[in-house]
Amino acid sequence: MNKVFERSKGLSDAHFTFCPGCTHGTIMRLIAEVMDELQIIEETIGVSPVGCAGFCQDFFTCDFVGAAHGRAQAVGTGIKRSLPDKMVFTYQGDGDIAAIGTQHAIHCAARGEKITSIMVNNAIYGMTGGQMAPTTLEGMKTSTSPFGRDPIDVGMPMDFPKIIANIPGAVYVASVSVDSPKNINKAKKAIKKAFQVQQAGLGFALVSILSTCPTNWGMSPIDSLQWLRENMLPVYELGELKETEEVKKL
Ligand SMILES: Cc1ncc(C[n+]2csc(CCOP(=O)(O)OP(=O)(O)O)c2C)c(N)n1
Ligand code: SF4
Repeated sequence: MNKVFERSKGLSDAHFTFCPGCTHGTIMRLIAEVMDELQIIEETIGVSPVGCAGFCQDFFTCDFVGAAHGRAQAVGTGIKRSLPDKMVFTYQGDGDIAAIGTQHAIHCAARGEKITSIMVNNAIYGMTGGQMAPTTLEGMKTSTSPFGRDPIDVGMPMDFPKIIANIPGAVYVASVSVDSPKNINKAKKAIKKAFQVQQAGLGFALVSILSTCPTNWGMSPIDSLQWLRENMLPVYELGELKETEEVKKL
């Protein structure tokens, strides 16, 4: 019998500890497969954040450094500048990169740091009990917005990849989702390109990925995927939001 699927060499033997239906695991598998396909596992250093996303350091076979909440890109900058031959990526939740880490994200892009950042947008602070994040949708109920996010009080949801796409040092910015097999394939292509941008030394690359948090959304895994499709896709435009001419040639 032909083997059509196997565990990526980029993943360790540890079992995912995420809640059932959480798509953090899907995204980590894609990154592991990309590292394997590009044959860069040995030369890659990941930077982990705080939050459920921070568990990533247990699941990959590449090296990892842990950063304080929101500081992954500052740590990634230091590693890449001192070890320019290494591949460096950050794996961050939306709370990490687009709330407490906003200044690092913006200045990392502005400086055109030659690292790759993966943003996992589940529209909520996952680990700490489902508080409202900058990415929380209008009207969405969270533990700190029990009547739904009110834009008059706290503003509209922040489409972070679009902000980063406007910064000259960012050469590749993609917004993808992992709610369906088709979108998972597109997400993998974007992650691969973001790593290839770094291999070619072209500048900063960001892939934002729409993800589920069934536990804090209070839904079953299946309903969470449907909720993402119906509510997040209309707000967060998918696609390659920015690709410079040099990136297009890759
Ligand atoms: C300086 C600091 N402030 C706050 C916290 C508490 N904290 C831990 S995880 C987290 C939210 C993480 O949310 P997100 O980045 O969206 O990741 P997710 O858990 O959804 O993967 C917060 C606020 C912390 N650990 N350190
Ligand atoms: S709390 Fe949410 S983000 Fe964290 S593991 Fe569970 S489902 Fe995933």
